[in-house]
Amino acid sequence: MHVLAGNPRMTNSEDMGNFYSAGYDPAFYCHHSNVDCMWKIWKDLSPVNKDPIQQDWSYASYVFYDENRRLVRVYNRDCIDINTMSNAAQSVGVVKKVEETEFPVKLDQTVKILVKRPAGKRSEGEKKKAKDMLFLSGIKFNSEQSFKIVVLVDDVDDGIETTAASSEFAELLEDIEAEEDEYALVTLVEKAGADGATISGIKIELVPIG
Ligand SMILES: [Cu+2]
Repeated sequence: MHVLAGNPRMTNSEDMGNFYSAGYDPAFYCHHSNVDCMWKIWKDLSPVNKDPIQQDWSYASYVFYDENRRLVRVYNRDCIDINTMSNAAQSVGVVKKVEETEFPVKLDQTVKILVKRPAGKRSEGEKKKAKDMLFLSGIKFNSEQSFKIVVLVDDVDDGIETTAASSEFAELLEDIEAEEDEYALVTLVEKAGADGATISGIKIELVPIG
């Protein structure tokens, strides 16, 4: 973004293309507000997505002039505190664990829920005997119109890169290498007829293959 927005005809690609001058371009503030916003969205997606905590990173610092021309020191840790970053405070929704979720849940907008998985890594033999199945219970919808939702399951450790949709949940989890994850991130996306539709429960259980 900095290289793109910097001016190649300037000696040092000012304004955006150089560290000392990037802040002179108003685009800098739009761009970095968006970076902060994406960071918050990424953290809200999964509890495994966290701010870095290493001391050498947290206490690395930079000096800038503030609006009163005073030299101020800013630490990396200041830049991840959402309370000091009002431009990133826009609410983007929080992903809750299933045990923290209040049911019934409305389906008229995209719902993300972390669902606990019953078992970790299992041998090939064990997998042949039982597989993970995703259960949605107490689905209520208007029977006078067609109703359709899409179910997406994410590998929590890998974030949202590996999204796939399938009704064969066990195969799906294998495909995305999510087998050892404690939680699966389940996303329900309304496609049609979900006005007023709700579910009263969601769970993953090991089901014996008969
Ligand atoms: Cu930048």
